[in-house]
Amino acid sequence: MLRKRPRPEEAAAPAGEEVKFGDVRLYLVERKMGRSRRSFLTRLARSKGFIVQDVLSDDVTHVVSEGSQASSLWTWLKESAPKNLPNMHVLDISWFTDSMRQGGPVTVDSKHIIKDILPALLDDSQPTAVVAVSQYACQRRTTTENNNKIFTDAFEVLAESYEFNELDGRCLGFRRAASVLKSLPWVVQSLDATHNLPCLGEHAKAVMDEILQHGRSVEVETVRSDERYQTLKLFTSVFGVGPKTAEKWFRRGLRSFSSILDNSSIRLNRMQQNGFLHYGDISRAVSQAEARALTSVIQRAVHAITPDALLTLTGGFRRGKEFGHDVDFIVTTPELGQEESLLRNLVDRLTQQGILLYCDYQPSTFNTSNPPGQRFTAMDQFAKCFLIMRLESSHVDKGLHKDEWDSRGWRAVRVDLVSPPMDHYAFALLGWSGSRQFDRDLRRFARVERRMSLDNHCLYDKTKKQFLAATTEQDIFAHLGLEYIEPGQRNA
Ligand code: DCT
Ligand code: MG
Repeated sequence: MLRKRPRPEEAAAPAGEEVKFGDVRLYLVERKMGRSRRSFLTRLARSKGFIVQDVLSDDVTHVVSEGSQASSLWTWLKESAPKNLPNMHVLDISWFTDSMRQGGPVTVDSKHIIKDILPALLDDSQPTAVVAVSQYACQRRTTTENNNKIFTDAFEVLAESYEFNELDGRCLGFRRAASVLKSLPWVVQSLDATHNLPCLGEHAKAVMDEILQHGRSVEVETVRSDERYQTLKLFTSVFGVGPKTAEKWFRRGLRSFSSILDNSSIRLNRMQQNGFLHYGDISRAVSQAEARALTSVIQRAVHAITPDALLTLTGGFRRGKEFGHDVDFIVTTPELGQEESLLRNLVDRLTQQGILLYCDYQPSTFNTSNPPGQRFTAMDQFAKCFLIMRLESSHVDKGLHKDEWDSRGWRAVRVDLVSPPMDHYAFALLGWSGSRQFDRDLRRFARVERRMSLDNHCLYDKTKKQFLAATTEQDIFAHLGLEYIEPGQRNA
């Protein structure tokens, strides 16, 4: 914990009080709160090591108000006119009481923001971002409706290109920036509106500025038309081909699928062979109706093997996405230890039914004594399989997408199945529900804000040196001191 003496001119903490939270400077609004309650709360906060300022200056980081109407509070704040107002947290008393209870400043989340302060903060014309937007995706609500696709598509191109060049920091920077814009319930129409948004660096803002002014970004267009970018994107669109293999083929001068398939010196592994074989089908998006049909097919097979097994649709479809690149499921049984044989039996049954076109089964390497992983990219250790399944068109309620089915009467679909033991089900469900950016930020939030490690298996409290059990996703959010976010709002 930071231990800093207040600067003399502040006189914010009387002599003798130890300052424990030098980065947080409170200002309590007297209106409505009353003078005597304000003095009492000021003494309380200072006794707990907070700096409380008597005047609203530009140093203040957290303005706390009780009982004020949002609009009149905002008018008063603007009249008091601290220059730093856009960067201050303007909070309800609940943030103060939570912080006093915890004995330190709690992370600001939406329940602490004064009700209706949002409209009060907005200009009549173009909304301005408010401090309420968290840098963590797990503290934002992101539906499937993206109001800023024009920017996020551009950011995705740059992120991908950085990924191909192994510039991971820059790649993540653009992914974070895109994720913040996806969470906005409004369209960004001017750069001013992004003033208080987190995770938007100079580079991202320059790209946005160009798009706002000219409808396109020269940098993004240049990347899009770059031969290496196009080729790596094409090659990595094949199931089983990662950036390393794609790069190797590109360096050998290969530019097209036919140049790879005609080259006798290239040995494809089984996954890649099947990736090419079913390329036409599995590069085409899977619809919700197709995901529903597959769920019924797999549900019937699971039920036939183990009637009390639990099958749950996860991934993008659980988040309400209309289309996905695959269909993700978790399958488990109430009896601990049975989940692995359940998955093997399920694979056998689908094979007997003749609907398994490809199967890569990976047995569990999960061991409860392993400390939880720190890295998101580390594959989880539960038994799982990556499949290509045959889906009959007659099983699908085709609705709008009738014309996408050709005369064959079936299509190939990528399916992932993971099978955790029941006591780790909640962690696997949270991880496999995604989105990837939501998961990354949950882990980062746990690590940075809570000194905890979270992965698809468990949650570990490094302060208490103990694992925290959970039977539902809600339990995990509660352990992390986060508001629960529904799957439909995790499309970060
Ligand atoms: N996931 C994970 N560990 C991995 C891979 C994925 O925990 N090694 C999580 C992240 C999201 C979820 O599983 C499903 O992954 P995808 O299918 O890749 O993502 P999606 O959100 O379902 O996207 P899409 O709609 O394209 O399938
Ligand atoms: Mg998926």
